[in-house]
Amino acid sequence: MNNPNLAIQGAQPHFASPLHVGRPNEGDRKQFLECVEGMLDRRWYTNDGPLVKEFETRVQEFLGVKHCIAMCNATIALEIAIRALELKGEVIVPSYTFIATAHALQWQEVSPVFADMDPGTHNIDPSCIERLITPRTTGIIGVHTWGRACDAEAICEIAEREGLKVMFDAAHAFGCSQKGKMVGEFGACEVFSFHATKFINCFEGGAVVTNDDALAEKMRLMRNFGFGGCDRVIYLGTNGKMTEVCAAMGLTSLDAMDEIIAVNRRNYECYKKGLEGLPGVSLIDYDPDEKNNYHYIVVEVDPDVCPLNRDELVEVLQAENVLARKYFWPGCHNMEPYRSLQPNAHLLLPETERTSAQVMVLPTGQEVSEETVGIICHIIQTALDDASAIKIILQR
Ligand code: T4K
Repeated sequence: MNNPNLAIQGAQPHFASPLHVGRPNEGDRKQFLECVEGMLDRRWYTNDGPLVKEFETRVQEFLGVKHCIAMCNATIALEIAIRALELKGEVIVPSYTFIATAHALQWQEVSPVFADMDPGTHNIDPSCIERLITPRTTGIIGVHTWGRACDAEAICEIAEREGLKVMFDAAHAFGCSQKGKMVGEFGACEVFSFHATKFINCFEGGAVVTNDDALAEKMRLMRNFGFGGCDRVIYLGTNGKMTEVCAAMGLTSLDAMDEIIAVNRRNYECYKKGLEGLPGVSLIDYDPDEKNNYHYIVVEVDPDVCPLNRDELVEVLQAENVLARKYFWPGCHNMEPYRSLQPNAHLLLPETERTSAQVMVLPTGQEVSEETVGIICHIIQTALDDASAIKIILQR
């Protein structure tokens, strides 16, 4: 081949080192290290330390909620919230989510019942929920995928009518709003993730927020083995505590929030411009009238229109060291143990099956410059222009 343009055709990759999706953002490193110095001086490293308390207060104030219970990660936070709400039997969740949403239920022997997604929003389709309700159903967990809030109003209405409890997995949605209301205020409680790859980053971390005093009290006990005072265990609990060093990172991250949003938004606009007009390639929208963290660059590749399908484009990008991801393919229902436990679940999940095969997530965040976004868009454009030759290479 003469003068190959792309690595998949034998050219040098456009990027010498890997560009990850989920590269952590960093706040002021000096401020973080000072915070850690203070922690070391105090010799108070975990168990409801001053930095965790400050982090919780900052989250409460920012969201306008009564309680924030910081935890070691969002998966444990989900498990604790599920247990505190006494969800049992079956709980309806979207299949199109990170596996932790489903596992947090199954881990406690509650069966996740998978609802289909709305392809327009990538969130649970409320019209699919009702037909999944059985006498064993006790609740619904909505997920605010990519930070775009799911239809909390419709979900809560169904739950009220059917006598079910509702909570939300808001792992992606810190700093986002719906109809002007901050995510964090919906349902009985909401769970955020502060994992290293998330918008607000505590290395590992999570939190449940709620306006319910009794629920908050219960979750605080559960987070710390059920201790109600020194040598006094008054409840069943686990170890869900956030450490001080994680809270220090979280505080630094909260301080850098506006800066991170600005970078994410700039990259989002840049991708939008760079991908505009490419056949069958569309970037998901963030509603400009809402608060958004613009943390995910999510692209749908329509195989009926685009000359390359999602999997082919991902291969092209990965050869260039752009490690695009296929989140959340193939849907929780196609992963174990659900695939074996519920082999017919796919019959009710046509949109999840279709859309999850079309989505790819591209790198963004502080480590990604406008120039880098331009090059990634150029790679995609070049691949589409040369699609027939690339298809032959990929079929070999
Ligand atoms: N609910 C939802 C809807 C979620 O999306 C998640 C987590 C949860 C609940 C549970 O939250 P946590 O219990 O984690 O708090 C990642 C994250 O591990 C996971 O937190 C996240 N969702 C999910 C969407 O993505 P992986 O397996 O793709 O992540 P990982 O660790 O391989 O990181 C992705 C890439 O990021 C790496 O290839 C490289 C880069 N990276 C990652 C880390 C950790 C770095 O450059 N530096 C790092 O320190 O799941």
